[in-house]
Amino acid sequence: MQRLTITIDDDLVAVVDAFIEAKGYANRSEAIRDLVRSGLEQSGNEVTRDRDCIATLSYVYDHAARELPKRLTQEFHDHHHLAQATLHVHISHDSCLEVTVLKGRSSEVKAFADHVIAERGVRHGHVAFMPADAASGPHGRGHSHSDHSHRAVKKRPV
Ligand code: NI
Repeated sequence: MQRLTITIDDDLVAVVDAFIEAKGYANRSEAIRDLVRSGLEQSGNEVTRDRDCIATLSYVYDHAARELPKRLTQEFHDHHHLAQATLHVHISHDSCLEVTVLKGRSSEVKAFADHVIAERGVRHGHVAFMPADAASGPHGRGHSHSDHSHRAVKKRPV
């Protein structure tokens, strides 16, 4: 652990303190560490080394847009080694929301996510990265369920 001295203008400090209050952080250091981690993850680790990661890619698109659903399907098949699973939600008459879990080298995941987000007709595209080591440790591969349960998906009343 290293101690850093940084200078932040008053307005930003006020915003950070409001964030700390709202989230219930014990101190500024813990909050700022989380904000830095989150900023690095959101940037797709561009400034850090290329490494294994897991990311969620979410976006909205118009399913009636000409050729778009077909093009997206083709792109996901072309990158089937990255795309692990996709959730599709029909959010309105015309719009679909998709959330895909991507897994692979961060450079590849980022390039693919950027490509999908840039597709004409794709709106509100967003990719959130987490380092692959988020999947190891106490809750890692082959973890036991004896000490916790995974959140159950609530069934919608019929
Ligand atoms: Ni749909």
